[in-house]
Amino acid sequence: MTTTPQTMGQQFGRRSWAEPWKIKMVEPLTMIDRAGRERALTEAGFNTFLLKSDDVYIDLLTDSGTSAMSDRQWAGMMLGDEAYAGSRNFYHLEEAIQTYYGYKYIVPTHQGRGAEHLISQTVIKKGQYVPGNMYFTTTRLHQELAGGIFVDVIIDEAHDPINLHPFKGNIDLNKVEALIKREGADKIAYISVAGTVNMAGGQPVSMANIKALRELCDKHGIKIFLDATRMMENAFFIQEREEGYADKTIAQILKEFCSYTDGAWMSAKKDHLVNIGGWLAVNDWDIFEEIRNLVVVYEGLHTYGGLAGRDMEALAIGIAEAVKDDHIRSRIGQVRYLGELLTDWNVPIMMPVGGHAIFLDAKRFYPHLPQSVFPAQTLAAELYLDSGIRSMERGVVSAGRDPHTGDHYYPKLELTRLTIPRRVYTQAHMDVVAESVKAVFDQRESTRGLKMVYEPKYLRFFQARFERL
Ligand code: P61
Repeated sequence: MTTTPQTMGQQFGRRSWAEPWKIKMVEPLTMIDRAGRERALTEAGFNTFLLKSDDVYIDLLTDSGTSAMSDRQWAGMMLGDEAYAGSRNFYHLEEAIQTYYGYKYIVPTHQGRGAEHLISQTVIKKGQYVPGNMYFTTTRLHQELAGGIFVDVIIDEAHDPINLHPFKGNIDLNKVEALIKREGADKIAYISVAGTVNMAGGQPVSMANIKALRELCDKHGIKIFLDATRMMENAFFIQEREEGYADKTIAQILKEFCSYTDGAWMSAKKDHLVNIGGWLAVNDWDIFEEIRNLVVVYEGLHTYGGLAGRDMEALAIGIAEAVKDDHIRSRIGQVRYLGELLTDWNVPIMMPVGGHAIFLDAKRFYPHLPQSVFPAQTLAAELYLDSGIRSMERGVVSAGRDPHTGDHYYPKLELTRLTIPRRVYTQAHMDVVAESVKAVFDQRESTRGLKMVYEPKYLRFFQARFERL
């Protein structure tokens, strides 16, 4: 059979796009054979977090700290001022955050969870509620460790993998109002808003939603803190989908969104194109004073917060690169390309495709497997066995247990995440990934689940071990 080859753009009836960079340095990949992968997976207790990266071919475990830095960022690493106090790189970082996010006071942290710890310890009083647009593992744990009680106030659509709502990360204001009415505004520490929402599939929050939330919170004197980890990607969806924003830049949208919040924490390992780093920024001097004091206990002096000067420089440069429209368009374009292939082949994924990953819907992928045998964990294991591709479970294992009853949380979403690192893989890698997912899908009926044989106390998904049923 002869067919005329077509570019990807032609196949999808549009003009092709290309990445706004070229490659200057490469890292060779190796692929071990199937027997080797069987061995590696068994040794890792069927947990992709426990695999050695040398045994992985295409690594889609996470987009966290896995970006390729630019030549400018690497050049910035040589300009590290490794002074213990007052490093010039800190002032560059501070200026970049003030310029692009608009917050007043900043402390660096070693990564996102360092910042989550500081904000939680500073503003949560024991027994207060922390409403959020779906939980994130480390965020909720730090809120709980500070004595807070997490309450999910995301819109119901977010829990439905086939609902096509354009802003599935939105906060349901009725849920927030009902909580205020029931418990009183003083029982609410703050509203914890993430843009985009990782566990919901990288789904965005609309500008209209954050504005309305601001109004509601102003009425009751409640603060809003933002998880800004993937907020630049969130800005792309506002530009694309929300009326009045098509002609605004990502930078303008980002700054407007942040202006409706009282501060933000950041895992710079995502949007900011660096391998390590984070920060916490607030507008209130008293909160800042407390944070600046605490950071010296847990992270380091307030002008380095656990980072080397060179890391802060690469981070400051990364912010300016990451906020560029052509960067975000190609980043999300690559994620969508993988999503288009899979949906075309009827592989069930979380829809619409979000910012940083494709989330395979393990409940529909393996309808014969109950959640108690960990379908998403099973799918991650099967994908690795098929092709050496590493993905991440985002279902019952990640959700953990209710601290009061000790029972598993059974989240509605049982997902396996194929997370795309920024500026790292090519379209050909996406093709290989898509074909492997399809091969695993084609054998789905013969797949059995897993049982958990070891469970750590905190964030169990990182180190839990499983055996085949
Ligand atoms: C990830 F399996 N995310 O997505 P840190 N907020 C948000 C994040 O996505 C985030 C952090 C805060 C990771 C790494 C990771 O259950 C897991 O810099 C929206 O990682 O400390 C991190 O930032 C925390 C993977 C974290 C996990 C927790 O892959």
